[in-house]
Amino acid sequence: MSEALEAARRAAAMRVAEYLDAARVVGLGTGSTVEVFLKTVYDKLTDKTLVASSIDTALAAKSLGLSPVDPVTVERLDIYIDSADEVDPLGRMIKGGGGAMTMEKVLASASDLRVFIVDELKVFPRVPHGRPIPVEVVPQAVSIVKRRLEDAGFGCRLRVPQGKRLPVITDLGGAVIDVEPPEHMELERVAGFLERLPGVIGHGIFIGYADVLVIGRSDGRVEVVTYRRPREERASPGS
Ligand code: DER
Repeated sequence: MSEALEAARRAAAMRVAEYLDAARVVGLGTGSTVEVFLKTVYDKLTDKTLVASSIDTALAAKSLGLSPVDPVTVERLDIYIDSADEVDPLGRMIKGGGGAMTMEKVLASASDLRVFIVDELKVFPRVPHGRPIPVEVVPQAVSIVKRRLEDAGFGCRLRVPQGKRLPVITDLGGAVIDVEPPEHMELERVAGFLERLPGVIGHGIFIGYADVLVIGRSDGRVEVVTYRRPREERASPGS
């Protein structure tokens, strides 16, 4: 990661610190941006209940002296912080480069406020933009699911560690197929198709999950785009 990019992520993470004051239970996504966030706002996290979306994030938090709880002990969250691989101006995101998209979506869906931190290189006029969409699949079903996707016009690549045949296995025990949808298929239709396919555990299309998008720019500016207001503001009269 270039120094300017790292600085952009840090500046964006600092801005997100404002949202933490009222939060007690904080969900954490997965990836290098979340790690920057953890380091940058560490002081604000020490008295929170932290819930990690992956073993990777739990270990990153632990290495800083934080102790995330097991997600199974949590029913709802005040805030969820994550990043994305690609995002468009409508806040639609492609996630799952790190293979943790299923738990990320679960935690995001149970949070009152979802804040996503991205650097400007992740913002595109529309998504997907060149990257495949990760689909988590029951390992025993990979051949059947891959065939059904290919029959429907999807390009498919099973995610495999270099030089191996055994697929990458996620924290949840799934394999990942990175897919390229048929060219003119709307993203909502792609998501619906994947959700109806037996054997699919989850996928990396996130539509309607970003309440706030914080964009760090390499010139030092931070742009905040709000898609949905925090619960207290939504609930107050006249809002
Ligand atoms: O895999 C994921 O969903 C990650 O959150 C990804 O979207 C962001 O990873 P990065 O911060 O390492 O770019």
